[in-house]
Amino acid sequence: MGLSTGIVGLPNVGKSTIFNALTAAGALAANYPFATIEPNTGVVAVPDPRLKEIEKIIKTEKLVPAYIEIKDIAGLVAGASQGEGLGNKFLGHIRETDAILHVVRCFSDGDVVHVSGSVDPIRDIEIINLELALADLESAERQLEKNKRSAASSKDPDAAQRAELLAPIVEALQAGKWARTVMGGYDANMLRISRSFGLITTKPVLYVANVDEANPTGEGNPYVAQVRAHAATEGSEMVVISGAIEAEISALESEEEKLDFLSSLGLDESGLSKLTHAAYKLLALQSYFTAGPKEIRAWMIPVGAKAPQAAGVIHTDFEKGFIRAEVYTLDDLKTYKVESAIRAAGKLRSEGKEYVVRDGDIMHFLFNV
Ligand SMILES: Nc1nc2c(ncn2[C@@H]2O[C@H](COP(=O)(O)OP(=O)(O)OP(=O)(O)O)[C@@H](O)[C@H]2O)c(=O)[nH]1
Ligand SMILES: [Mg+2]
Repeated sequence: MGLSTGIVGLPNVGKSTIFNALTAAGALAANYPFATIEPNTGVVAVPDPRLKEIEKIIKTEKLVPAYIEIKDIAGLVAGASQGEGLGNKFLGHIRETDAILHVVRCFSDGDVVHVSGSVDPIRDIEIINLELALADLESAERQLEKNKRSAASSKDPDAAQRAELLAPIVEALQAGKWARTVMGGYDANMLRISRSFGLITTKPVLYVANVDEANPTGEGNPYVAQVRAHAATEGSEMVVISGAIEAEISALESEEEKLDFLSSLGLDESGLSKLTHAAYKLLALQSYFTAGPKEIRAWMIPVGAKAPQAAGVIHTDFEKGFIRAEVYTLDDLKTYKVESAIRAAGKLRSEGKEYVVRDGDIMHFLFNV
């Protein structure tokens, strides 16, 4: 399972600066609104120190981390859904993503123009969230009418169910609220259908507070406190990042230099690490590992996934032909050093179809095709 995310926010809040720093993908960053006119897609590795720990014991050719895709689009402005600015054109690029990264300006650099003339994160968040709701409204209304018609003419039970799920969504969007606000008690099937409508406001949100490089932890920054409180009321996640600092970090060569630089600023984690961890939390994800002489690899799966579903992330045949999984933990590996010793000690577990995979499991799958 790949995870894809799309960045939204007002123009000039630092979306491309953060995107560039995170992906080193070379998107254009410049101090004028609408610097980004083409969507840029980058892929970032999910930092996971456990890969290196496994490699210390199991010799391998390469380490393969889990990945998250990030799309950077042009800034949205008030009235975007009515055609103001450029951002609305690019919303199509984020309709298929799993989560929204909403970059909010919490830095006060007077040299960088703010489209509304002042720093005010809650006003900014409300502008963007309303524009996204309005952008979804037209599509949701159209889909509701279409599904109502097919439900009436063909007695199609799927169309009837879709219409039933779309009606409260349309109502929420008409009131300027996110589709997600009516999806609270939904079961997995209702969520799957609601998310298939291609609406942005059904997606979970991770707010990225872009703060002054002078105070990169954001502690005591009132704007950060405002964003945090707002995220909490929505059940959204938030991270504090300084775009300017991330840009400096991404220019450093060695891992050691990066860590030294971070700790000199009182930070214990890079922006990338913070962001990927928050995305995992937001979407209830975890990683398991496969480890052998060719590669040691992290695989992203939902929390609660059973062994066959975890195997299916590697290849659908692994899921279809799943027989059983051999499972051990990183602690077992550290204690016994080699798999044969883990097996001899009875710690290499044989698990079947109902096994619920745990974060950090090291797994081999047995299957037939
Ligand atoms: N001081 C300071 N400036 C920043 C920071 N992040 C971004 N900037 C500056 O803000 C300006 C706009 O940054 P961009 O990353 O291009 O903004 P954007 O959100 O992608 O803007 P659009 O693509 O036009 O919507 C640039 O001059 C950046 O250098 C930061 O953390 N601190
Ligand atoms: Mg940009």
